[in-house]
Amino acid sequence: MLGFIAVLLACPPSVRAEDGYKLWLRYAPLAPSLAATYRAQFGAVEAPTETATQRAARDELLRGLAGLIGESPRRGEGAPTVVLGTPASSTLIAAFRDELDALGNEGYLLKHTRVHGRDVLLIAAPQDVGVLYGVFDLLRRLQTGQSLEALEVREKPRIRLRVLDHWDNLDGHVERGYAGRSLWDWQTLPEWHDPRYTDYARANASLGINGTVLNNVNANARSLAPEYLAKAAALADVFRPYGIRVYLSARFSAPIELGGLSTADPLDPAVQRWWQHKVDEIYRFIPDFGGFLVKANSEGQPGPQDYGRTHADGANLLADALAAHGGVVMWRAFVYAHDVPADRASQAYTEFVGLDGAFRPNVIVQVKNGPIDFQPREPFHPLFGAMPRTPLMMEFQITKEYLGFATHLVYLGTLYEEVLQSDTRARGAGSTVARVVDGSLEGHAFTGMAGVANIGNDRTWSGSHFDQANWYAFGRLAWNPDQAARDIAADWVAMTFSPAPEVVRPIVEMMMASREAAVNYMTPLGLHHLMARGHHYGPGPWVEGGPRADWTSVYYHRADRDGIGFDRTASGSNAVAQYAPAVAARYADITQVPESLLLWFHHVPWDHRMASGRSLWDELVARYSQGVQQVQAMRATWADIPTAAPEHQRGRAPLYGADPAAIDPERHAQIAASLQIQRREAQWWRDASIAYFQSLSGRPLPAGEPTPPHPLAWYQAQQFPSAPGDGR
Ligand code: BDP
Repeated sequence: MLGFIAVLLACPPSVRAEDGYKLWLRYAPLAPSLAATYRAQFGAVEAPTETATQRAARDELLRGLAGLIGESPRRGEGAPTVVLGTPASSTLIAAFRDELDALGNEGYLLKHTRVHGRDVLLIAAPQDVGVLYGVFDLLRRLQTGQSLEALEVREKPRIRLRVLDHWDNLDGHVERGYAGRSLWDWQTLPEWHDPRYTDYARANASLGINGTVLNNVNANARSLAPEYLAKAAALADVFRPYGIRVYLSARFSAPIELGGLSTADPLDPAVQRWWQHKVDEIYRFIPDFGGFLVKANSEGQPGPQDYGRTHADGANLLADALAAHGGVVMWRAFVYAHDVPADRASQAYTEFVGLDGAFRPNVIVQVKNGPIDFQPREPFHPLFGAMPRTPLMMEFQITKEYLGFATHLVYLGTLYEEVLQSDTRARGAGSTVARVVDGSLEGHAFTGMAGVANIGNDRTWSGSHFDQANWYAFGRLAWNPDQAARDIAADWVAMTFSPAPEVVRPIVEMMMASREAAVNYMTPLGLHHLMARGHHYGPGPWVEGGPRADWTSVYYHRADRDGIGFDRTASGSNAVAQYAPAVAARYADITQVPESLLLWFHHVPWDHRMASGRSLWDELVARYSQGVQQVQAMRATWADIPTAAPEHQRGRAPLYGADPAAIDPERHAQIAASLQIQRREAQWWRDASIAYFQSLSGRPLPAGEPTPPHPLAWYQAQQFPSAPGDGR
């Protein structure tokens, strides 16, 4: 005990205050009693250091142990030896080869056992990268205060491609980014390897994320030019030891823009040759290049349909060029065309469903979680379950384009979970989206999950402390899509703030309720796409006109004197028919559809009776107010979380770990300020939305509901030309 305290006091004062940079890998000192328990369980560390991955694994373990439990002088006395390695690197581990074989290329085994009379703690895997993942898993157990007694853990990822999509432009602007500028400093690459690239890789590896698409889906062809390939190769070199492959978004018209061809027609032999040469060149720069992500024929991007070809023709063109190198194509199904009059929610399905089975084996179709566009709530995308012969990967948005940007505390774990656990009924009950995405429903081995990154060069990485949780939750669910959002949140809080139950419990409750709060104050009861035009900052339910109807709010809510909502049943667009019959029947029936999706599928009179007994109008107003109250409750919860005394009051470096129930004042204050912003903006959303919808419904506010403080015209006049993250 004394030794432990001495170690703590000897720690050099931290050069920086807690600013969130360390993410969930803070490795802050654990409470003394817990640290003492763990110290008795860690003896000497035996680890190979031949490869960069092996060194990364060993270094991470030592760094984690030093931070969490301190450099114990007792280490090695009677405690189990920690043995890291693969059958190739360790004869001791080679004896476990049979057990390891079942774990695939990325799995690992953690096991406390006896070998030849020695007490050992194994971090073993078929490949080096599995050992690294195993180290992170073990450290997570320490960070969250779990028992290591009788430890025996076998893990392997359920999904093959676990990828972050960066919507980063070459000029450093991040489309829909709220965390500063791009992390990639193209100007100083390839020579300068910012240490931050390594920390990015560590954070991803700690979750099992194994791929990164460096550039925006609205791609610039120049990303494929040799000078940028050299820069991407430098990043790939940094990421490789952490099991992360680099991918690039490919602009379909690159043969014209870079190659000087007159066409990008996928069936033109010159175009095919151009792509083959380009791909061969990429592999000379990046021998383990992952492949391409493509947005084609959507929102003005070029694509195969420009030449009368199909999405399959386009995807297969690139797939053929990549196949010999082992590369893949992630072809996006986020496709809709302005000249198609059909309900936008139905267009991707219509476009793709007939192409089922027409794609090469190294193509995976990347489908957004819902049929419109990353809204606070959408039903699951009808393509999940509708293309049994085609691998489909999930695309979630981690950056909160439609959820209040980085300042709103909205934990997306619950959104992801809701989608993944939705039952497509494609093969009867239990055909969850998770089972489509992990390939088990249709027997696909090629599987994937992508998250549109919320990462930039802000010190917090994600633009706010709580947005780190969304990166974290995405990564954990990409590893295992059936994990519970609540458990993931609990791990994140323990690792990011403190494992003390008095900290974990209230913060997890707050996170779990936070997404529903945002749905309530923005788009309750199945409403969607009501954000301001273009930048999507703040309410804009009145948005109409402009270049295309399906970029307006009125297109989606269809409110008038009589009612509100988009009729997607047979009497309307009939988009509901794209779901399996059991799902379609439920959604199409106004008495069965969940109220959370009511106005997504139905146009409903204002005096429709809701489950609460209220009229729809009264319920809508109540939901808006409830959202504001929920944010107010979050503020109260946060205010009750104790903070540690600031550094200057103690006259020495803060030892937050010594007082595990307290949060450092730096992050506490910043989060309190974010919640204040969120409270103000939730109120704005409520007031503006109610003012607008009341102008249509003509109904009085229910008793006790305050009148919006400004007339509708005031809300409509607000302009935010400098809102961050716009698309361009
Ligand atoms: C929309 C974004 C836009 C993206 C598009 C996409 O507003 O910036 O380019 O999604 O996913 O939600 O392609």
